[in-house]
Amino acid sequence: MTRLTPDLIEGVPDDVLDLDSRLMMMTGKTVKGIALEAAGLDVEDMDLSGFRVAVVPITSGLGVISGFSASVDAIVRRLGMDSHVTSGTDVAGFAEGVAEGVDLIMMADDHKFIAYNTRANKQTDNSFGTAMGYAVALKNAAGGLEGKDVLVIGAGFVGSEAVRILKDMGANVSVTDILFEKAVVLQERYGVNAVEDVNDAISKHGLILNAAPAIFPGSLIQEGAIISTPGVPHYFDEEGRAKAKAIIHDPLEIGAAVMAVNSAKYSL
Ligand code: 2YC
Repeated sequence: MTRLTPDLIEGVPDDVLDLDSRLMMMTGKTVKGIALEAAGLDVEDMDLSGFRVAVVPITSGLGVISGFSASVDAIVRRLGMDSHVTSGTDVAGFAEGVAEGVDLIMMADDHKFIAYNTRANKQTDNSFGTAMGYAVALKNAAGGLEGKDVLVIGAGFVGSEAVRILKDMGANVSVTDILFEKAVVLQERYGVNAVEDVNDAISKHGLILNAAPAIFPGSLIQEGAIISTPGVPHYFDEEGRAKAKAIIHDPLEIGAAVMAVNSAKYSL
């Protein structure tokens, strides 16, 4: 799992409309709209102000990421939920949230980022949130995926979930990974198409979900391609940006919003 850095997320808390306006242009939906669809809630909007959320900073492993808790808190507030960062960290922070009687507790260590629903005793993690959110964004940007060829780059936590989700959406999924055998595992599990030559695959697909820390040259990108790309680090050269019809990316928002809404759904 790629660890975020403070510079990658520094703009998240203050981003009032930029991401939503970009997403609206590319997908016709805001972050919240994508999160509602990703959580399987067939509504245009929903009042989530009844949900109280505690975001708990976690100091284990490589420690807290400056701005991470504040960013998650801001993202959840933009969904309309009543969120705050606990004053305590780790167990103390978790205990604070429980004592306050919050509905959701959100926290991340170096291995997992979860939204825990205290009412339903259920959780949603960031791998699902990111995979589902970026698949829904791609589907909206592409006007549906039924029967369409989609390439997933990366067979890690997010890429594997994305393969399953895109297959369920009716797409003809191809998957590639720098470790080809990881793509073969998904081919066998989900009946998708493992491809070894990533450059060839990119040049042959107009719909791509890039779930890898992969940076690829614009020369490979099809004119009019739609690229849904949660992968970090994120970079597309001038040619890639000119040729693609849409490049959907954010460092944290869509994944965190989907996991919060999907977890909240358990106690709707
Ligand atoms: O500040 C904190 O509480 C840290 N313990 C947070 C560590 C998050 C590590 N994970 C990541 O940087 C990214 C997240 C977007 C989820 C997956 N990888």
